[in-house]
Amino acid sequence: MTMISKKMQEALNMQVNDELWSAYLYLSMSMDAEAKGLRGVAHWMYVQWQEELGHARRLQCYMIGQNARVELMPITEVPTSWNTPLSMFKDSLVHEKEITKAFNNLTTLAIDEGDYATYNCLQWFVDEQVEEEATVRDIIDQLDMAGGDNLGLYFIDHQLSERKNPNC
Ligand code: OFO
Repeated sequence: MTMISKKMQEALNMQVNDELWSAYLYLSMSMDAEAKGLRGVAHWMYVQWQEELGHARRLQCYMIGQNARVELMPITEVPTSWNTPLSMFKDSLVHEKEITKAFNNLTTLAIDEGDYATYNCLQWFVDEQVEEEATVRDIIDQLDMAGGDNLGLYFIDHQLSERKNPNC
């Protein structure tokens, strides 16, 4: 028997699937950047793909630990092309804000249900969202500053190529 409510189980399960969708979105961004010769952007997005898989895994592990059932659902299609790196990162910020909202809603549910174990698990994600939004916002600011300048873009791309991969 699961230690969390059915409602919470369903909500967390939805979030697992949303994290997998996030992963797929970033992988698509990485592939598009590769196709356009933006190796640094492609690398950054590839690392983000792995981070998102890690988020999905973290939630799965929590659910399994609570004896809750994880059910994988179909991953719907993602966009495949962006006009500029700026539009790509702007889309990323819009998406991350949606994810932040989702974690806030999950946290509200945990509080309403007096489910403090899930509440504690969710706090890691709430903090992570603050960091993710701030990082993407910084990159958007830099790209904005560079405007259409190719040299500026070259430097930003190089900088993004230095993002550390947490898994290797
Ligand atoms: Fe991008 O933080 Fe998970 O979805």
